[in-house]
Amino acid sequence: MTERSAFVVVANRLPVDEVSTGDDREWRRSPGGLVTALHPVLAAHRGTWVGWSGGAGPAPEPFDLEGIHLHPIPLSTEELERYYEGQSNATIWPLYHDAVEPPMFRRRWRESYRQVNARFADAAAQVAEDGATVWVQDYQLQLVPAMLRERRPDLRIGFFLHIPFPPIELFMQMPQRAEILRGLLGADLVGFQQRLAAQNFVRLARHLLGLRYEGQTIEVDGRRVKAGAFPISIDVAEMEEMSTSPAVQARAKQIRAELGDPETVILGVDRLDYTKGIELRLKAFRELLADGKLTVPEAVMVQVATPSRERVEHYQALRVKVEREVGRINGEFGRVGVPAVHYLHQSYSRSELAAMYCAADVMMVTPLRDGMNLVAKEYVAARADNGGALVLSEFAGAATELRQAFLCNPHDPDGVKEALLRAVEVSPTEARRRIRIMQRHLRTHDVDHWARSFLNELGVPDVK
Ligand code: ADQ
Repeated sequence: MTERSAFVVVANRLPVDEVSTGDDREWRRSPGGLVTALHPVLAAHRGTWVGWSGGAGPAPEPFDLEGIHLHPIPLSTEELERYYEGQSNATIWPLYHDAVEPPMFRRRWRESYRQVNARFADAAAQVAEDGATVWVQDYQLQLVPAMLRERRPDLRIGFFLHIPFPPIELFMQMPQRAEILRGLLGADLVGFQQRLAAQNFVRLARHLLGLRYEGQTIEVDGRRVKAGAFPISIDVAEMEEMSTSPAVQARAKQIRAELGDPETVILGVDRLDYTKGIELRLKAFRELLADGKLTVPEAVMVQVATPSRERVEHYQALRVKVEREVGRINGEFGRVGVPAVHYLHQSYSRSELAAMYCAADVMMVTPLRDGMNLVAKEYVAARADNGGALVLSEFAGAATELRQAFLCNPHDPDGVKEALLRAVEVSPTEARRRIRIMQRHLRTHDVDHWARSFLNELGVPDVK
């Protein structure tokens, strides 16, 4: 018999990674803010997490890990191609990010998205006890709230979108537009990273379905659906603790030494994604070197570009472009044994990332569009020494909160260069002032605060 829960999280991925130990399947909780934030709520409510466990083919049986009940959903190779790489990552992802790459529309992808969303809704309906709360996460599952409401009208349903929600004129390109909107409207509360996104959503409901709204509340079939902004954050205490540990501090020193103890280390850490503005950042660095405003080896750049969605066309093309630009900069400005850009197409442990943050004088976060951007928040939290400077795109959700960063418009190359140069040249006193204000904000706005605000608004009782 299936175990039933009072609190259910539904997300594309389960918060676990498989560790291979010969023939046995073993699981480890994956690092990440979302699971850390939701863990206490899940544990207190005998919670269940519904999601894909990675890999194609049959899913493992439901199992428990560290106090959470995990309910794996299977995805076939074809579904991975159509629902995940296709509709989620080649249609919705680019469309919701200002169409910085042209979205691709395919009937087969939409059909698969529908089928997989129905599978997630079935599973959630099965594991939720009477009157339970279900919290659905992100753009891969936008049809789930309505599908779930149809199956289980007794549930309290929340939805949170981690990426931007586009303005009406962009959303209207979507062939499946009314279906997606109705899908989201199945929730009682629809959360976004930004107020502007919530506004786009309520206006769209009126424009596309003729629904009435007052403030942020939409009336649908006699129900009230609330929209709101809940900017996500990180586990600030964990990052502070990790970055001040002797091991991470020693590693940060070692990284600087390995880089040749330059005066200025400029760092970028992103998934290799075309929304992140990696190319424009490299170009700004190259032009400052060409202008003689920066010189190697006094200034070096480290760009970590985490492998991501490697089977999607746009991502393959991006990798070629980024690697060509790195090669060009090193060809023109490097010397034997002294590259200008250290490019790392790899994943790292949390502590190695923290050491990189501590080692960097300037952190560049320059997305063309980003729901939030947690790297910016991690960097600020990691700088317990009050050193370092953050260059931040105005088009990252984080820019609404981190106002003391060196803000720039990523579409304006001169603006990016200017912000980078100001960050390189800022006095230690001014840098300290800026970082401290941002740290103070983050301490009261961590990921726990995010989860609590959302669940309180949804009306979940006894969330601490
Ligand atoms: P992402 O687009 O994945 O998230 P981001 O918010 O920056 O982007 O989070 C990336 C995370 O991955 C960070 O925690 C970072 O430390 C980690 N990471 C990056 N490179 C790594 C590497 N090489 N090794 C190990 N870890 C690495 C989406 C939205 C964002 C939104 C988040 C959360 O696109 O806008 O902030 O969800 O809602």
